[in-house]
Amino acid sequence: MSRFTQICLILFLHSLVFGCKQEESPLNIAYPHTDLVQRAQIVPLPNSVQATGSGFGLYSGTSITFSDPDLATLSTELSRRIQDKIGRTSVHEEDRLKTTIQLVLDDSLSNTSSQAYKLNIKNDSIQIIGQTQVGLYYGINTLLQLIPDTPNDTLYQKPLWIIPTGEINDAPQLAYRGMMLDVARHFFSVEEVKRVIDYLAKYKFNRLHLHLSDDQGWRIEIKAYPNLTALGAQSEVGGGPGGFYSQEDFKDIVAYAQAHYIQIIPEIDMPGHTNAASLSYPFLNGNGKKLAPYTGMKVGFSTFNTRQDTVYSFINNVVKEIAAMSPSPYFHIGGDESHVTKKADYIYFVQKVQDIVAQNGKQMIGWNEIAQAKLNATSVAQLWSNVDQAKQAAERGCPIILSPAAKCYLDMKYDKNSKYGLNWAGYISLKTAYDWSPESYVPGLSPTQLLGIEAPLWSETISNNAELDYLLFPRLLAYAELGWTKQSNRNFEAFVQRVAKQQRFFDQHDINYYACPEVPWTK
Ligand code: TNX
Repeated sequence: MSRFTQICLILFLHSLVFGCKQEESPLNIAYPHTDLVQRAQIVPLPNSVQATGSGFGLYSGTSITFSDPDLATLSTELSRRIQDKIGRTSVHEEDRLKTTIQLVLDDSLSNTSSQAYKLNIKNDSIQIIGQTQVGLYYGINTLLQLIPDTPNDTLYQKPLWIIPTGEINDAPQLAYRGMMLDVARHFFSVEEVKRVIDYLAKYKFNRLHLHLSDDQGWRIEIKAYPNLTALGAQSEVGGGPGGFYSQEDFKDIVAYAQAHYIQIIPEIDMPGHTNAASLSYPFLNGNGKKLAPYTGMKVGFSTFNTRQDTVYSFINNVVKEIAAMSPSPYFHIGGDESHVTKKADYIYFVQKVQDIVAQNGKQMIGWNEIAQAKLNATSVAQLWSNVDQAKQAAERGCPIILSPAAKCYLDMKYDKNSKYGLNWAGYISLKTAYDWSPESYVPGLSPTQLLGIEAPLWSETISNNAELDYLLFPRLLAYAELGWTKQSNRNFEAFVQRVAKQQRFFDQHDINYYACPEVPWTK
C-alpha cells in the first residue's frame, strides 16, 4: 500500500475525519477461541481460509478507514450494512475501543484476477484488500457474512460481535458468472428484477442477462418503433397483461445492477422468437402467416424476413437505442430455435447482425446455433443444447458461456413433484445442478476460452416472486459456487451443509425456496 490516506468514517457518527491518529489499541480483551474456517462456511465457498483462533470485536464504535477517496461510496455502504446487522448506538470518545475496518486498494495483490480480494482479520483491525473496487465489494460481502447473529455481552462494556481472526484469500474461477431472466414469457416488474439483482450480488454473480423479447411479448421501449410496446408488449403466456420497461426503467435497472457490480446483458431474440415484433411491424415477418398475439408455449414458428433490407435497418435502430443505454460490452441476439428460417438465410442473418452489433460498439453473444455462421473471434457463443456447435465456435476463437440445459436450466423441475417448471431437459435436482464440472464440460476447450457459466430462468410457468423463488432457490447457490469456487474445493456433501446455513437468510427475506431433500435444513 503506497499512500495510505487516513480517512476515518466512524460507523455511527457519520463523520469524515481526515488524518485521524491511529493509536495502538488498548485491547485487554480475552477473546474466546474462534475458528474462521468454520465461520467462513458460506456460499460461494472462499478459496483459501486460514484461522488464527482469536477475535476481532465489531461494535458500534468500530471505525472504517479507506485508502483512496474513490472508496467513499463503498465505505458508506459497508457502514450502512453493518448498521443493518448490529443496530446503531452512539459512542462516546472514552468508550472507544480502537477497532478499525480498513478498505485498501492495492494493485500488487498477488492474484491475477481483478476481482480478487484478501481479508486480513486481527484483534484490532480488519483489512479488506482488493486490486479493484470489485474485489473490495466481494471482500465486504464475505465480511458481512462472518458477523455472528448475536453479540457477546460480557467481554466489554458494549456488545461485541466477534469475528474470528485469520486470513481469507479469494478470487473467482470464472470471469462471467451469470443468470438469465426471461421477462418475455411473463413480464417481471422493475422491482421484481431488482430483487433478483440483490440475490445475485449476495452470491457474487456479476451478470444478469435479460431476455427482452420473444413470441409472447416485446418488453423494452424503442423510441423509433412505438408499436413494439403499444402492440407487442400487451401479451404473455396464459393471456395475462404483459408489460414493458420504459427506457427510464431500463436505465434504472442498469444503474441498480451497476451499484451491485452486476452487468445487465440485453437480449433481443431473432430471427426466430419474433412473433411480437412482427405483429407490431408486419414488414418484419418472414413466415408468410397471418399474425395474432401469442399466449402459448410453443417455440420455433416465427421468423424475420432475412432477405429484406428494411429488416436490417430496423435491427440497427433497435440495437442502437439499447446499446446507448447499456454499459455492457455485449449485445445478445438470441439466434436459437429458428426452425422456420432456411439454413442459408439464418447464416446470412447472423453474419449481418454480427456486423450491426459491432457497428454499434458491442460484441455479439448468441445461443449455440450461431456457430453455423462465420463468427468473428470477438463474438461469444452460449452453449445450451449442442456441444459440437460450441466447439465449432471455439475453433474460431470465440469465448464460450456454458448454460447446458440439462445442468443449468433453472426452469426445469427439481423432480416429478415440482409445482412449477418444465422437464424437457430432464429434472434438475440440487445435486444435478451442482455436481458437474464446467471446466471439463466441453472436451478440449481451453480454460482461457471458457468465459463463464450462466443459469437461465425461462418464465413460461412462473409469473410472480414466489414462483420465481421456488425455481431459483436453492439451485442458484449451486451455480454461484460453480462459477466462483475452484473445482478442488467443491464437494456436494459439504455444499449442502452450507446451503442449510442459508435457511435463516431465506426466511428473513421471505424467499419461497424449495426445501429439497438433499439439504439438512435445520427446521
Ligand atoms: C428453450 S434455451 C428455449 C427457450 C425456452 C426454453 C424452455 C433456448 C435458447 N430456447 O425458448 O423458453 O427452452 O425451457
